[in-house]
Formats: sequence, C-alpha cells, structure tokens
Amino acid sequence: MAKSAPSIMKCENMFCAGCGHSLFDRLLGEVLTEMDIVGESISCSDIGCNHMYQYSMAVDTVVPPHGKMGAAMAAMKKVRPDKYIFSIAGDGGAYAIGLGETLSAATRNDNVTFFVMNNTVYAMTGGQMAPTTMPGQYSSSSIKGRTAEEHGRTFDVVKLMQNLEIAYLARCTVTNAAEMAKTKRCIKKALEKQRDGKGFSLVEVLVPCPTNWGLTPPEAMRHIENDLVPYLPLGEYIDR
Ligand SMILES: Cc1ncc(C[n+]2csc(CCOP(=O)(O)OP(=O)(O)O)c2C)c(N)n1
Ligand code: SF4
Repeated sequence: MAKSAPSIMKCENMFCAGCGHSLFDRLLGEVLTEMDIVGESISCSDIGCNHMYQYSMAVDTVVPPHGKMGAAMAAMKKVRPDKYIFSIAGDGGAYAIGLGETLSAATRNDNVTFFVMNNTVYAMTGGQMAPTTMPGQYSSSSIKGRTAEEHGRTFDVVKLMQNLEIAYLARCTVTNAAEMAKTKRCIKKALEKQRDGKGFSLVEVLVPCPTNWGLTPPEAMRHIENDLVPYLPLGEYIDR
C-alpha cells in the first residue's frame, strides 16, 4: 500500500507529470514533519517551476526577487535566528542570476540551508540553456547542442564549493527508491546542521524535466542515470 502523504502536503501539486520537483517536495515534507519543525520553519522560494511547492506545502514562505535567495536567507536568519530558514531554488536561480548571492552566503558560512533543484535548464521560461546545461545538450537556446567552445563549460557546484568552509555539501537524485531514501537522509542532515549552528548547507538534487527535455518521464530518469550522474557524481562532499 502506498504511504500516505504527510499532512504538510495540503493539496495536489501543479507540476507536469514526471517532474522531479514534486518528488523532492514530498521528501522535504516528510522530513519537516518527522523532525516536527513545520511551525519552526520559514521557506524562501525562488522564481521558477521549483516555486510551485508553496501552493501544495503548508509552510510559511517568503518570495524574494529571482536569484536573491542567499541574501534573503541571510536577512531572514538574522531577524529570526530561532527559525529554520531554508530555500528551494532552481539551478538557474542559484547558479546563474543568483550565483553571487549563493557564493556570498556560502563564504560567510551563513547558518541556513539551500536546496537546489538542478534540471539543467531554465524550465519555467521554456527550457533555455543554463550554466548547468550538459555538453551536447539541446535546449531552446542551444538548438545545435551545447559546446564548450561556443557556450562555455558546464557548471559544477561541487568544483566551486568543495574547498569552502561550509557545514554540508551533497549531490543526490530522485531516480529510484534507493536514491530517494539517500536524498531524504541528505535533506535531514542539512537541516540538522542548521539546528546545531554549524553553518551553510547546500544539497543539489538532480531532477528530471521531461517537458523541456522532450523525453517521457521514464526516459528522463534514464537520462539522469546514464548522462548526468557520470558527469556530476553523487555523494556527500563536505560534512563537518
Ligand atoms: C530578475 C528576473 N530575471 C528573469 C526572470 C525570468 N525567469 C523566471 S523563472 C526563470 C528561470 C528559472 O529557472 P530555474 O531557476 O532553473 O528554475 P526551474 O524553472 O528550472 O525550476 C527566469 C529566467 C525573472 N522572473 N526575474
Ligand atoms: S516544465 Fe519541467 S520543471 Fe517545470 S513543472 Fe514541467 S517538468 Fe517540472
């Protein structure tokens, strides 16, 4: 029998069928419920498909301008140090328009938690190429496929952050039950770092966007396993 959704999930989500954002949201909802911190949390929602969690998840939420999650979380934590402050953003918000704010929060080791949904495109605006778009990947703005020569190299947050003095850095995915269980553990650990005052945590989740990838939901999951994971290995990179 399927496990029923935690009560924090107040209605059906608005994502496309097979969207990975919904799988992450379910796991986060379970962790917040199991840790009994729903009322102790304020989420910080970026713009993009990822932001639709706030319509189905009953958690207090602030919506800053696109990409400003690092700055907004820092301000929120200063005003409400008693609350868990976390953000859900896409790779576009966190690593492109918001890279400065993301990096500033990390280098300050702000005691906040950042969940970044990496679907390798700007999904909400039509699947344009992002810094995370894979080598050779077709997108609505790289119609012959991304090349390093023409478009630059693919962004990897682990390469950027692995030497920073932050509390936690992990990359995970949602392609099967075993990976989802690992992702759930990473979500919990990241929030526990904040509870214990250890500082900045970032969990990147490789998620499918079947709609913009032009793939069926099962094909999109296989694309992550076969093409993304070998290039962007999963694991816990910082845990202190
Ligand atoms: C300052 C600003 N610039 C651009 C936009 C347009 N915009 C809205 S969502 C988005 C892309 C979101 O992509 P990502 O952050 O990867 O999230 P996803 O949709 O993939 O979940 C953009 C460029 C905006 N809303 N505000
Ligand atoms: S366009 Fe992609 S990221 Fe957006 S809801 Fe649909 S599957 Fe999810």
